[in-house]
Amino acid sequence: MKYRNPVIPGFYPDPSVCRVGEDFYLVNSSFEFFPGVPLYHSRDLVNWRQAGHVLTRESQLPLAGVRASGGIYAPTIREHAGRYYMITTNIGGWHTGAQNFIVHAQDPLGPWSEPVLLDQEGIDPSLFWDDDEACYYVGTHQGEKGSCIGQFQLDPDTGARLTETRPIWYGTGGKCPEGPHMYKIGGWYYLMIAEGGTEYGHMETIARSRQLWGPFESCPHNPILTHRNLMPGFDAMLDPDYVEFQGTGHADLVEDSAGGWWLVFHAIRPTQGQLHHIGRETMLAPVEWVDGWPVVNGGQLIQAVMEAKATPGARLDSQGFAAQGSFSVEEDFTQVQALPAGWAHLRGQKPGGCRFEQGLVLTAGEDSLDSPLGSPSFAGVRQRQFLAFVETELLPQPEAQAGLTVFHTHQHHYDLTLVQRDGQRAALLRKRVCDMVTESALVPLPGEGPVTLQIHSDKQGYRFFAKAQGQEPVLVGQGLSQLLSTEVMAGTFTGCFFGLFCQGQPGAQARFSRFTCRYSGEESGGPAPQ
Ligand code: 6LW
Repeated sequence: MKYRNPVIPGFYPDPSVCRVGEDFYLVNSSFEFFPGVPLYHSRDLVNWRQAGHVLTRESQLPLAGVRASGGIYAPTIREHAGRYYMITTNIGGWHTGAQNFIVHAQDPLGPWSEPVLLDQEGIDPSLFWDDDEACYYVGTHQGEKGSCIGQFQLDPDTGARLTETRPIWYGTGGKCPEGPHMYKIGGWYYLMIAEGGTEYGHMETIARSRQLWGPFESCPHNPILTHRNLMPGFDAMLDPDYVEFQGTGHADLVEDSAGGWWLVFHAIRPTQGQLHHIGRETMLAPVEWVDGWPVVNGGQLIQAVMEAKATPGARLDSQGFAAQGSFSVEEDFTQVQALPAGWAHLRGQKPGGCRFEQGLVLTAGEDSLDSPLGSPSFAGVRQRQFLAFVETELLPQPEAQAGLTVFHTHQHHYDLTLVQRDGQRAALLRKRVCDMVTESALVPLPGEGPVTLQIHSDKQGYRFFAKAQGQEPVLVGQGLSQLLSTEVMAGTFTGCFFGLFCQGQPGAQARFSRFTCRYSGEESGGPAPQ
């Protein structure tokens, strides 16, 4: 089977996966965005569809006051004895440093329980059940010799701690040993972790022991996955051996129903040198076991087109490519009463901030897209690919400043905004990068009817167009993608969104009738049925 990486493109980092029968469920980190923890479903590991979110209520996911790239860190999903468990950390959400918690459900599509809070510091928690049904927590920990992976036994339904936390592995010497998962395979306990930091030195390493508490013996060919020695910054035009992925790591292992093994992990696609702006994306690679150790993709680098033994559910075309769904979005807001899976708000929505009434009605509140800890009136989808065409149609009230944004953080966003100046309606592009703000010239938009706004994007950047009814689109301005990159912001864990927003005078409204986001280069040309 051939398939394309990333299997879930855009800001979908820290993947964790479990299989129950023929169904795979995968979760990702979501940070300051609400709802939290996107939940994906697949029957073949390559064709993924977002089924919803795990954390859908404020009681599960308090995000008020959470800074950008705080909130929900790396989750783990597991099934045990017919019950699904998702364990994760909310950084800052309970105004404690980092709160680890578990939610559980009989059906992964929900509803999920209220959070069961744990008294354990650290991030990247994972759960493991031993053969005797005892359940263990592994996560990052501070041991006597520094950062390590710690483990304790707990009751996953009540959160009760049953043992002290003990360090079990310090890793191979890379910084930030994190993202651990424990597995029991062929009589061995395997502890797989990420090291090197989530940036360009990222890697995945593994160790094994005959005993749950160790001592753990490091795999002789660690790291089992890394692109840390690749030279970023050259592209396919210049370098025939170009590999577009960097920062590979933070992995989870899963076995398909035919006994094939797979690794899900994340990677980034830098566009210019060491700059990436659409986040860490979910990837897939085949795994073989050699002498009791996993070998990822035959020890080769991870490519955009992969070749592996087909998963049981995969449907192949005549060239051997597995069907993979399109991530394009086409919404007619006049026909729905709620935002479909895939849409997100910033730290939730103020009551009435986002409702449906002959379209999506966004109401301005006190917060704007510039508010560092705010919940502006905002709804967006993650940017999945570089080549995109985005379009919306809206009718704002005169007191509103509403439009279409490319949003990464409150300090990094480009906003195509409809404004009223001297009684005239006009569009302008407002760009915020760190503490610099620029505004384009006003483009007048005659008439009173709805306005169409567009973004055309490629690797290098975004061009913004506005169009009054019956007119041709007019270029309002443009912005470089590199200034919206994670690295320009001195590190985020998130990626760019295409979003709708309404700010200005509190109470002012804008009605959006539709939203389109089409990606070129998606070979399958439409959602692949599962
Ligand atoms: C996550 C850590 C990491 O908790 O980045 O890449 C952190 N790995 O494991 C935030 O996603």
